[in-house]
Amino acid sequence: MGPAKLRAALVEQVALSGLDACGVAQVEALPRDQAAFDFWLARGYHRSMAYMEKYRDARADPDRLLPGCRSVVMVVLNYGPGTDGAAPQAPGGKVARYARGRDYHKVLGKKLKRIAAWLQEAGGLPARSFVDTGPVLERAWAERAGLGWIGKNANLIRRDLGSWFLLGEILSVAEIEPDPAPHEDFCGSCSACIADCPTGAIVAPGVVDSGLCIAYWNIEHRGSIPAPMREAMGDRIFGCDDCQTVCPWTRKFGTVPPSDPLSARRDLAALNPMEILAMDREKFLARFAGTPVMRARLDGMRRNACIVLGNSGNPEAIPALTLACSDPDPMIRDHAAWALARLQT
Ligand code: B12
Repeated sequence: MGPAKLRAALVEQVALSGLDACGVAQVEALPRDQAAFDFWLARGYHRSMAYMEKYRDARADPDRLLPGCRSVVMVVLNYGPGTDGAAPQAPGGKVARYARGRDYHKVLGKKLKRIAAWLQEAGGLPARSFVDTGPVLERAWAERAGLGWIGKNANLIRRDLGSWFLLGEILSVAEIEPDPAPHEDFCGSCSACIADCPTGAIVAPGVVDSGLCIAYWNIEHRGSIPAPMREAMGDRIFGCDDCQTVCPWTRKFGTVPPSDPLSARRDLAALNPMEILAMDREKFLARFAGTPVMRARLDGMRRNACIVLGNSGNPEAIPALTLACSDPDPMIRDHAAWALARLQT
């Protein structure tokens, strides 16, 4: 199959899989993005995410992941709120929107594996898929593939979906007709995300210092959370969506229902922090197995629950926090004591 035919057939496969969009980038050097990535690492903006230091040259050079790679197929999985977007948020610990459904690594990973197998067959050349965890600069490749632009909040933004979508990719040795040019930037003079980030984490347009980003602390970080971040976390128990919810594109267009059942499970929008604090491993697995919340682990979620309770102003949390002050885990004891002190002053 020639590059144009392969592209047409691929677009069809992607649509059949319930994915929302796809674009193709021809493999080429990405000097702006490689430099941005090196700068980000050099400044230590990855904080304790040591895995970001691995395979640093591969992120903008897919040939290191798939020798002979000629095409990067980027796909979009919408997790927009659909029709329940206007529903008021139940009180409790707020969960980032992407994490309220089934784990996208699994949902998207499965679809991409299937499409990659099809592509390998149709193109007669090797193909390999990744979602999130591969050493691939996903936003940079997606912008190059015409799927949207990297906004000032560093997220890839689309004019039809805002930024409520996830990315995944297939690397292919086959030549697939690419999208003609990187997507144009439509942030214009707006910098609402920079101004409204509660912790000033967007230190320059498109540049996030993870050490100031709530999503880093309450998802990725293992161990104690610094006191100023605890206060700033407010009621966010997992992740943070503030830089997306203030974006005019996301506000306006982020209500398109997803094509996929990823968002079918909606019971994770708000979690009861007292219930989380009281959880053991068995209850944690029963509630969160197969969801992105697993990433924070049980101890991380119990730590986050203490913080949310400390910020809640709710005196009903005092008995649970008092009990947690004698928890076997010193990290939980420390966060519970902080929360108690905050509630009692
Ligand atoms: C590490 C990581 C994080 C870290 C660090 C975030 C960061 N901005 O780097 C933490 C834990 C904080 C995080 C948080 C979130 N993440 Co995250 N994360 C990643 C991961 C694994 C790597 C990102 C990375 O390489 N960072 C290094 C920096 C240098 O790269 P970058 O952020 O892509 O930045 C590019 C541009 O900003 C550009 N750039 C840099 N400087 C400049 C300057 C100018 C002027 C311009 C134009 C461009 C530019 O160059 C960079 C390289 O291309 C990717 C998956 C992947 N493999 O790419 C997911 C990913 C970026 N995350 C994702 C999501 C959903 C989130 C959250 C929204 C989750 C949440 N709600 O809590 C937040 C959003 C925070 C934010 N505003 O970035 C999605 C984003 C989807 C989208 N539409 O963009 C991704 C792509 C995962 C996926 N497979 O879908 N994340």
